[in-house]
Amino acid sequence: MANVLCNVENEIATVTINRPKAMNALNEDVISELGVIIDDISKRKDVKIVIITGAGDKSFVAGADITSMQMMTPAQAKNFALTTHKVFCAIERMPQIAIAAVNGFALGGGCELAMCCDLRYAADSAVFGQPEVGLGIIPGFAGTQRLPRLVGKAYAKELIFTADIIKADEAYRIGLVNKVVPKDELMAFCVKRAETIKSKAMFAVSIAKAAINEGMDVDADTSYRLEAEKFGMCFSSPDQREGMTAFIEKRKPNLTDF
Ligand code: CO8
Repeated sequence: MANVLCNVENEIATVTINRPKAMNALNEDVISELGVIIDDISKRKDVKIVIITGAGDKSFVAGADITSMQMMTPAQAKNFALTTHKVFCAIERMPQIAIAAVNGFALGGGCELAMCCDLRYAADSAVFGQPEVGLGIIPGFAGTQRLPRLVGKAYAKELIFTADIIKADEAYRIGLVNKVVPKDELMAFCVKRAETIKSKAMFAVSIAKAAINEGMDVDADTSYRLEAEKFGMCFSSPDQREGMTAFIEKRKPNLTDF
């Protein structure tokens, strides 16, 4: 695939949005290729972590492609948004853990792509923003929904209403990113985090991801029931027996299940 690259090594898939001349802007081809890649990865047992990043050294993703949106009709714009929602939801819901390695501009659809990942690590040169209202539109790849869930309504409204572009340290301060690291250390840091996660029981990590995501969108009582159900599911995994037996036998667990 030309617009999105995928490289799997040591159970970690690195997915690179690859339109550096257009700052990795997302057009329909990129979204379609990304959808195919995520669909494939989500069925693979040999991939435990997915790191999403942008090609080149300036941009993660500078938004949806403005040139291709310029003449869209309302119906076409809605369709583009719906198609992209499907792909971003697939990232959010896949059993693997998704890490956004934000290596530069994360604007509009780029910030929205980072937000559908489970974890966001940013280069110190990265910037974030939802500049859509300056273009006469609103965030349409679920930014109006995921941003307030991540940083709270007040910061989300301020960012969206003003179209302010914020630096990585401010994104960290408001909880939009998990950590900021020097730019040339970003990928190594993401791989290190990936190694830590995949050394755990991935069946449990994956169930924890689903519990957090699904529980955030229902009432409290339903979320507690949902957790109990998923907690019970862990006891169907060999890793639960092995993890607990290893603790009791004072040895390292041999965790394999996914
Ligand atoms: N779309 C299309 N092309 C882009 C985009 C973009 N989002 N961003 C950059 N490019 C292109 C530029 O046009 C330029 O192309 P060319 O070389 O052919 O002139 C090339 O990338 C390099 O860009 P610049 O020369 O501008 O590079 P700078 O380093 O000077 O600036 C910036 C980089 C700051 C990233 C600047 O390019 C910029 O402001 N880009 C637009 C950022 C933006 O507004 N993003 C939000 C887009 S809207 C959106 O994401 C909505 C999501 C929801 C959609 C809902 C579906 C309908």
